[in-house]
Amino acid sequence: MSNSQTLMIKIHTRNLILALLLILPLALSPQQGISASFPEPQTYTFTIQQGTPAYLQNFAHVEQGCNWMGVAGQVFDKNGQPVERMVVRIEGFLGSQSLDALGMTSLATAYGPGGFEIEINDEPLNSSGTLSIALFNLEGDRVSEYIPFNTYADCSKNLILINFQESGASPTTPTATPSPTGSSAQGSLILQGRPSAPDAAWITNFDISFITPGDTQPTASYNVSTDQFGAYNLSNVPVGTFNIAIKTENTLRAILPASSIQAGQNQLPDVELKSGDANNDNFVTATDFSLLAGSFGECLGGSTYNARTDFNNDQCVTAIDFSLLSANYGQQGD
Ligand SMILES: [Ca+2]
Ligand SMILES: [Ca+2]
Repeated sequence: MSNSQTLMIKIHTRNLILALLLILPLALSPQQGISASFPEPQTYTFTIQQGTPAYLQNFAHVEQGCNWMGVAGQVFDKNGQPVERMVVRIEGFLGSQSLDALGMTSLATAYGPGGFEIEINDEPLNSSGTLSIALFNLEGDRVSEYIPFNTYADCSKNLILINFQESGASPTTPTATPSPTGSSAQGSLILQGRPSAPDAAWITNFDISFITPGDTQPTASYNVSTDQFGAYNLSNVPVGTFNIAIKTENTLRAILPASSIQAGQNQLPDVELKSGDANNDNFVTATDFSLLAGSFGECLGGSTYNARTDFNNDQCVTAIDFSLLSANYGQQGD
């Protein structure tokens, strides 16, 4: 970063004109001033997704290696769909420098179809709650709180993954209900049709529920994201014995039966999720095939592109997705 500037505005965008329209009102106003010309929302409609911030090694700019530090992620609506054209703002201090930087969702698809990225420094630095992140819509209304986060002078933690989630539970995205147990659970998903990890195609939003055997309602549910290796990490998981149900919005559900969760860290077995459930009903049927057919040959941005039929998450609906669906055709999830 340039030392001569105290106000840093970095925009990573292919759509400079649109971003410039946004910079002016945002950059000219101090934090409290942004919404001064708009009614202050009583409640914010977006929050940070459970499981984030997650600290990863920069994988999107491999050539820059440790000469980079940035914040990236996606914004999901209440149905778990990525939301395009939202503005993400990071404000505060990194070391002695003030920082004010913007990003926009869907312009950094290395992190998924609703991806954003904001580079905040050219090397990893420690900071403790002096930077905050918030989400805005295109009208300039702030739709989340300013949420403080930490950064670390660690080359293996120079990518700070932060996802936003729209409030309001739906049947497919249970609200996280963690209890402060201090226990954690780690594991990896095996996702079909992906290239060798690490790759952004492994970054996938999924639901994971801890269900006490005999109960119908989960003790705890989370909607979280895997990293570029397909790995996930849950904090404050309940202690006990649970059937652990795992599902993405376009795979069949898999259950780890009678899994014992102890106090402290728990390593869960790898779970393979079978692709092809485009309508998220836990069956792979002709309905899923017709959804795929309606989107076939389309890529992200195409008028009929349907991310739920992009089973291998390469942002195009191709013969690979068809072969994944056909291999699991007729199957039901756990
Ligand atoms: Ca289905
Ligand atoms: Ca695909």
